[in-house]
Amino acid sequence: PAVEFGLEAPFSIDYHDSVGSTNDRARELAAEGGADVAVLADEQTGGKGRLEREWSAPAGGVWVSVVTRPSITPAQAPLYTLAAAVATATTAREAGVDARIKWPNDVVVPVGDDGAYRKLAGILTEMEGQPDRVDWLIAGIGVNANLDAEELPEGATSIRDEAGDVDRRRFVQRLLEEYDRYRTDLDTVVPTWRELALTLGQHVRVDRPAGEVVGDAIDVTESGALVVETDDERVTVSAGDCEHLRPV
Ligand code: BT5
Repeated sequence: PAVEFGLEAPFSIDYHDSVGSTNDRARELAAEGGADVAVLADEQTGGKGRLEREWSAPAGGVWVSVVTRPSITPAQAPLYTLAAAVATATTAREAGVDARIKWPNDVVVPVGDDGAYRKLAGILTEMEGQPDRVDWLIAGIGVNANLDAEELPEGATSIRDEAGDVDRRRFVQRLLEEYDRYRTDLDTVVPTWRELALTLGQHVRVDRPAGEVVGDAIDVTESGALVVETDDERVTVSAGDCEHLRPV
């Protein structure tokens, strides 16, 4: 394998040179009762984004999905998306990248001062459970690490392009340590998220199934929803309802 795994991670590692989607492999492990395991692949041949979108995941990136069984209700699950985003941005910043968070699930690098950005990483959270209890939760994290942005979709950037290659083993170790830290100390997620947010203070347009919302992104709630102040009201948008968010 291109990455070696004697990782001292807070999760056990299920490594694959190539896999369809680490999230799908993680679902299999979760269905078998797995917990506290991170599925890691050098390459994904069918990487998944949100809402059935595709995620490009050639060899050289960091593609990882962490299975946990948190004692939470489904309503708290979006906090884990924010936790993964904070962990990813923090780890990328350690690697010398000016990583910021675009609500709800993107880690981006700003280009200039007008709100433009390139996407460095994305998070796909999946879960299963009952209305009052989560059975398992998967935080899928994809980071364009040692890749040329040219081989990625338009609008993407990579750690290589921003700051040079990283030791992926070390990067994954730090990423998993940070995710473990935030998921066990959930109260620190939103305050840290606010510090790293690119979205807060921006005038944004959010597309939702219920229609678009245009206004100022002023805050995130304790459960990770975005508060948008329009001309005449405050609208709280949950991550699950957000199809697209863009600065306008
Ligand atoms: C996401 O979706 O940003 C979530 C991506 C999660 C990927 C990880 S990798 C490990 C785990 N296993 C999986 O199968 N998935 C997770 P979304 O917000 O829907 O963004 C998807 C859009 O980003 C696409 O429609 C493209 O426009 C763009 N895109 C695709 N691949 C990209 C890449 N490598 N870098 C930047 N942008 C990309």
